[in-house]
Amino acid sequence: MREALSFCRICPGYCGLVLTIDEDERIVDIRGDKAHPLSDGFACIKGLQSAHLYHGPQRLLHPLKRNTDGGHERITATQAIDEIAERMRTIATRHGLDAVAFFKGGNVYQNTLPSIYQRAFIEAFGSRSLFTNNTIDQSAKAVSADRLGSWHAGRNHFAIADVMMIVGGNPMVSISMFGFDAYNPVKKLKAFKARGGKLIVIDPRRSETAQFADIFLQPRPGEDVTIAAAMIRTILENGWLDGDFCDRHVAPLEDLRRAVAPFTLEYAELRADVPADLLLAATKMLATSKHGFITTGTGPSMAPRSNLMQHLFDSIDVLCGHFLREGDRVPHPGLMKKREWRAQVVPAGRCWEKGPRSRVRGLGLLYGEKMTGAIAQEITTPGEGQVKALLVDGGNPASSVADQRRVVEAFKSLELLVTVDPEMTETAQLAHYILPPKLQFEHPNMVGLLEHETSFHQRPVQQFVEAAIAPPSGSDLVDDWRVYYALAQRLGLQLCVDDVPLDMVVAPTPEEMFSLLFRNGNVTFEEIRQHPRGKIFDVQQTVLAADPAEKARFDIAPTDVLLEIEEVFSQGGSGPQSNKGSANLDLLLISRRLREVFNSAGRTSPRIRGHQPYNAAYMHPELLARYGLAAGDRIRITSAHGAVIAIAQGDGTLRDDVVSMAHGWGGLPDSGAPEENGVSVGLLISTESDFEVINAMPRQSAIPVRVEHARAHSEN
Ligand SMILES: Nc1nc2c(c(=O)[nH]1)N[C@H]1C(S)=C(S)[C@@H](COP(=O)(O)OP(=O)(O)OC[C@H]3O[C@@H](n4cnc5c(=O)[nH]c(N)nc54)[C@H](O)[C@@H]3O)O[C@H]1N2
Ligand SMILES: Nc1nc2c(c(=O)[nH]1)N[C@H]1C(S)=C(S)[C@@H](COP(=O)(O)OP(=O)(O)OC[C@H]3O[C@@H](n4cnc5c(=O)[nH]c(N)nc54)[C@H](O)[C@@H]3O)O[C@H]1N2
Ligand code: SF4
Ligand SMILES: [Mo]
Repeated sequence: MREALSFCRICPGYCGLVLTIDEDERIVDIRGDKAHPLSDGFACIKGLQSAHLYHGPQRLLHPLKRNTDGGHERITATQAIDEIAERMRTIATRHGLDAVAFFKGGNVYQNTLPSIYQRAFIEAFGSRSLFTNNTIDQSAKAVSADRLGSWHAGRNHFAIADVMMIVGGNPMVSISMFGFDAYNPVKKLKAFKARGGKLIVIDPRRSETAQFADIFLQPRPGEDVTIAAAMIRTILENGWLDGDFCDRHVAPLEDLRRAVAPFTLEYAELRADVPADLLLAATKMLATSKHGFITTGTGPSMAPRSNLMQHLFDSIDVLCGHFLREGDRVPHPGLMKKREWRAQVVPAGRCWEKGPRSRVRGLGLLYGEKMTGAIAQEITTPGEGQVKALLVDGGNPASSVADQRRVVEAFKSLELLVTVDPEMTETAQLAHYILPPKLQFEHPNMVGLLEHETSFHQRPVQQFVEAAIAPPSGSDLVDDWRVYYALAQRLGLQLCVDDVPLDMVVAPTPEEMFSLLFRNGNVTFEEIRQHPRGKIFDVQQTVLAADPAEKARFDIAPTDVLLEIEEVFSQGGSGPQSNKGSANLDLLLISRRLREVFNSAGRTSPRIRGHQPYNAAYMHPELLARYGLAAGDRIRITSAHGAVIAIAQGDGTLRDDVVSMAHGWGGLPDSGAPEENGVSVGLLISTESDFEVINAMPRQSAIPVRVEHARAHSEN
């Protein structure tokens, strides 16, 4: 038996762990590392129960290739890479480079090297078809940043905040919230409250996070635009804005003032079902704070009008000047790259209007990415750029992308589908090739390379760990980064990282790659390496004065935003119908996360399943009673797009007009009972009739549905 230090990379919590490993290189115990300076012992069930991912029977230990009768057979990694490269070459020659597409899933962010190599490969290969989970997540943030503009030095953040407003996020469970600290979040939130910090939460569910709230608003889902507009109106009316900041950095406010004029607190009360006096109190608390800020989560980012929602909440931060100012300390100056932070606006660029346009709805690129919400259409719509090959890494789009039937049909029509995944996921079942990778404890790694505002930490932290265990003996696994390197070798491509051409004969070791990445940074890789438990590095940087030549202002009221605010009001109504598809869809299905699994990952562990056997349809007990339902009953959930059979479960923290369900379950369509497989929420969501215009974001929350009892044996 031996012990090894590592850290968990399932989510951005990066909890320090101590692994106990037996003589056969099997993990027999995992515990939180109490001596870890950042997570100090905290770890959740996903990390503590992750030994199963390594040693469970579900783990794929050899690459697989689909045969003619639809089954999969074992091949070697070398042969798989040879064949994939050849097929990519043929498809690109026949249909153009954009016909070869890439999907970067959530797992890649926590695994630093594959994202570096994937980017280098796509650049060298020359395809413009990169899809990521971002455009089915919170890409409203990217749209807002490039339509409103952003602040070069970044927003206020948790470490300095006196007031924090969380809109539709639950960091106590998700551990992932921009502006909040992902290391040991419960302890962090308690410390925040102990030092007098005030928390406002807006969520249709009294979530684990909302239980800490000083002011909790529990609105009708999908009405965040109404709430934000009413808050803006209230701030302007009461003069709670930062006048100096607005004079200097914000375009004229008159159009915005006019647009939000109809959104009185009383109107918001009626429409969003939040008490006017509470909304007023929340607005005052936030707007009159010293260092307040707003952070939005996935809930409102998935509900309809998510781009407008983000624009308006960001606008509140703008009006109140919730940004770091000249002389303020930069929380996470970045260790990998040296750069400056200035007290100035980064002007809106509207990147989606400038680059190439897709033949699918004229969609542009969002910071270089194509829209995952339209990936099925990008595969099935003939013409320039039609996707024929897809290489998926660390994602499970056949489960995670809305409109699952359409996505699955589209994937079946691909000439080449490859996935790098340790398990036989929904996507893997459809794939021509499956390349199982070494898992996190089996390779050296660092904390995700996001820094500064996009980081989930407000301090310059970094940790490097060696591989803690060897891969299973007899396995033929790939290093996920090496997939791109090996493909590049076969295709004769020169990969470059940070403008440095890589040796294409002998691959750099991970350590050499990290040295390269940090070569111009605030610390070197060698320094990081000296602290096996990770370290908060002493890198001090303050925000500099604005560049005198930079005159940009926040574009707070662009025409498309103004028109949409008008549309929201006129479409309006004042009751629940404003958000509904039709009168008989009288409930709203909302998104959520489950503590025990990470999206679709973790479902295959028997221990996890003991805690979370399937993704239940949570409803308030009174709502269950009104429908004559009991916990455990099978229910039929019908939306304008589809229907599923799910299992009802009581949850008193919910409003009594919603159904709350997590995604990532249910297998492929029509593949089993909800008690065994859970349910795919994506079957209820259209990607053709209800989506955001700029980023094709489907309506993944606040989905109008009807619920009925389903007799256990008559329906399946
Ligand atoms: N345990 C666990 N952790 C995870 C994940 C996981 O699956 N499991 N997934 C990871 C991923 S990919 C992400 S992106 C992050 C997401 O992290 P979060 O954004 O914190 O995700 P959730 O915990 O689902 O919180 C979303 C909240 O929004 C609320 N909500 C739903 N609809 C609406 C609405 O219309 N308006 C408002 N105001 N609220 C609404 C829900 O009730 C829920 O409480 O979590 C990450 N961490
Ligand atoms: N209806 C609805 N749909 C949603 C959401 C919602 O709330 N509601 N949430 C959306 C959000 S926020 C997101 S981020 C997406 C998630 O979308 P995806 O990123 O497509 O889905 P995941 O289930 O996170 O896929 C992660 C995959 O990585 C694999 N994996 C685990 N370890 C490794 C490894 O070391 N290497 C590699 N290569 N793979 C590994 C896992 O087995 C799993 O298959 O789903 C979105 N879809
Ligand atoms: S999944 Fe759990 S153990 Fe792993 S990093 Fe996140 S919070 Fe920590
Ligand atoms: Mo996500």
